[in-house]
Amino acid sequence: MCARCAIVTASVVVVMGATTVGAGEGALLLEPATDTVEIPVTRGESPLSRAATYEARVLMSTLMAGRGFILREWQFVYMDRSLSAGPNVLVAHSAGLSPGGEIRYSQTGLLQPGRWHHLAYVYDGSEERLYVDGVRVAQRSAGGMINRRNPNSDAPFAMAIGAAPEGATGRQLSPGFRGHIDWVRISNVARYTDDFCPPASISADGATMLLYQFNDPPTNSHATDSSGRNRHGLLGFGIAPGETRPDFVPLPPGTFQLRPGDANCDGEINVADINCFVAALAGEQLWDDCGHAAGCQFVCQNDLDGNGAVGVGDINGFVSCLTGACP
Ligand SMILES: [Ca+2]
Ligand SMILES: [Ca+2]
Ligand SMILES: [Ca+2]
Repeated sequence: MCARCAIVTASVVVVMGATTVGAGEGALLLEPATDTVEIPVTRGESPLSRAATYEARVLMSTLMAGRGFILREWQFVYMDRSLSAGPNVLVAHSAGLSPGGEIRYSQTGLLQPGRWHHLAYVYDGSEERLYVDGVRVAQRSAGGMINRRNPNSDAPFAMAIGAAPEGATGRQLSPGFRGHIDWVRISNVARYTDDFCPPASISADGATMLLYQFNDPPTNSHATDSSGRNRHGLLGFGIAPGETRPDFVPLPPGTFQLRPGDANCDGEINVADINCFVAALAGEQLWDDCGHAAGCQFVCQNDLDGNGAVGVGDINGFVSCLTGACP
């Protein structure tokens, strides 16, 4: 055993008993780009005005080009809030804010096929931010209220996952995201500030406006809303012609995901992670130099006890991971 391994092993005092939070059992497969889930809205106004988080865990198709909508709530001339992404871009929009317009982050190879990505947009009342895999990639000052739906208007209205209606009649269809969505959540609070380790699975709380886990049986014609607000989505139905029906499928195996304990970011947790984990204990700079694969992040790979920082409190959890029992 290497010297560093001995240091880690010698530091074990208690094996932590936290339960594993794993990925969901199923996903929504959006393919082709006309696949859509219509979200019914029964109330005239939406409670997302002062703060919001739009987020999803996605696995992009190799067929994805440009960008496609993951979620969109829209009313002609009144409201437009959305999260969309493609191989090289993440875009979000909350109409009504100042300065307003889309917030966008572009980078070649931002999303990779075969790899789960967590995408998030946050508005906290004074700033808009974009995150990819828990890393803040864009931010700008913003203020004001996100526009609400106008319940007294006849203007077409739609809320959708995937392909999204738009235009004066609502009968134009903007392309949807192509690939798998493990889950999507809309919240009326700003959930993220600093970099974070994206959750593989999530549950609803009081700030959850919509939560689709997409673990529904393949025969379901609707997506079950776990938020408690009963906004179950209808597959393949909307106001624009040409919409098609997505499918519920098992989570595809063998796909890479960020995991605490995988300190060298190769997709597995084993003794090969020890050197990078020990480096991480000495700080992010040393971890950066440990030879880990690209596309992962310091806190997520090394914060085993989930306190948002990397330190000696993570050692027990890491050692547990090596014995096949990650916290
Ligand atoms: Ca799922
Ligand atoms: Ca590893
Ligand atoms: Ca920690």
